Amino acid sequence: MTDAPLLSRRDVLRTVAALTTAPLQPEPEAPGRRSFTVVARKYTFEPEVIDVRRNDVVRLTLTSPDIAHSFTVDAYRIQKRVPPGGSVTFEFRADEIGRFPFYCSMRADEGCQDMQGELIVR
Ligand SMILES: [Cu+2]
Repeated sequence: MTDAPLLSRRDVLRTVAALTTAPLQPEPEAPGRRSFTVVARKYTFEPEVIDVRRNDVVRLTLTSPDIAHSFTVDAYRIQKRVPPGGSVTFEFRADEIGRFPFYCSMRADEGCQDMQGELIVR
C-alpha cells in the first residue's frame, strides 16, 4: 500500500476550478457597456473581430488615417461613415446573437471591397 494523499493536486485544481466557474444557470442578462476603437485604413479594419455579449451596449469609435471609410453591418442596419483623417463615435445595443460580417461600403476606392471584419455577439 502506498500512502496516497487525501486530495491529489489534480483534485485540488478541479475543486478550485469548480468554485471559480460561473454558475451553470443562465444569469439575467445585465447589459454591459463595451468600448472599442476600430481603425479603418486602406484596406483593413483593426481589430477585425469585435466580440461582445448579447445586450451589451457597444460604443464604437471609428477612425480613418487615410480616406473615407464606413463601418457597415447589414443585420444591425448600421452604416457609419468616417471622413478622411477623422473619427466618428456611435453606440448600438448588440441585441441579436450571431456572427455578423462588417465591411466598408464605400466604393470610391476599389480596395474598400476587401475590408471585412466580424461582429460576434454571444
Ligand atoms: Cu473603405
